[in-house]
Amino acid sequence: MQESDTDLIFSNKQSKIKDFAFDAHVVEVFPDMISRSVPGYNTIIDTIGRLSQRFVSDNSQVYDLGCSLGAATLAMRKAITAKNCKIIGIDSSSAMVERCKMHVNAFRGDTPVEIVEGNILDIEIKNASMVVLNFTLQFIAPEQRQQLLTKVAKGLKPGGLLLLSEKIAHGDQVCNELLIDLHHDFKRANGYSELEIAQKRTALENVMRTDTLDTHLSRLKQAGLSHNAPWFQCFNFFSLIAIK
Ligand code: GEK
Repeated sequence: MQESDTDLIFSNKQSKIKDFAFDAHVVEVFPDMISRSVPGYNTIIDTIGRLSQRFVSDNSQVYDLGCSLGAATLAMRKAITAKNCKIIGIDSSSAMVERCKMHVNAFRGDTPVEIVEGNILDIEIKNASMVVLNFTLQFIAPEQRQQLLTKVAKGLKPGGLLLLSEKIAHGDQVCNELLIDLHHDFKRANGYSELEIAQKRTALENVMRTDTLDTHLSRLKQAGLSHNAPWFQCFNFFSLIAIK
């Protein structure tokens, strides 16, 4: 990997730490940042591909909400065998969307892909056989999360799948602290310094608010997605499937 692709964003001491933003600097290093920070990220992306092969049906739409650089979109486009489908990737960061379009265009695929700059709270979801929220819901204001999940559930076809991945808070304080510590060990093992870990934590404090697994499960139930199960967890990161 070239030096310029490596996430060094929090490597120097910053006198005032600004809130984390998905800007051009983050876009430059995003693949390195997410794979060194999120345990199981590559496993989750591979599984999203595999699930799309099972769940995406003919004549339907697939949504990648908060698509960043399109990792999930590309995994799905590679795996989908259904006919006459379309993948719609949405992200609110213009820097992400610009780079995502380049990534998507660099690969060939049978399923058409549209990458849109927009707020996932404002877009319409319809005729969906699969919706992906891979580490995006945590950046939505907590009071708007239910409304978004209810919209997703309404837009899913019967038998359609929501894949939801999130960083979680554990309700038990002792276990919560241990899981956070284990995650920080994972980051240390991937070359992040104490300073980088501490500064990133501060930068995320106001923009990424985590829920407990129970809160996620009760939101899904309220949205009408009662067939749900966590399929992956590593430390305080999990991914779950919900079927309409
Ligand atoms: C992946 N899913 O690689 N509307 C649209 N996009 C948003 C909004 C919003 N309201 N809020 C945040 N985002 C990706 C990884 S990253 C997770 C998702 C992370 C976007 C934001 O711009 C960013 O690109 C993404 O959600 C979250 O599978 O970096 O931890």
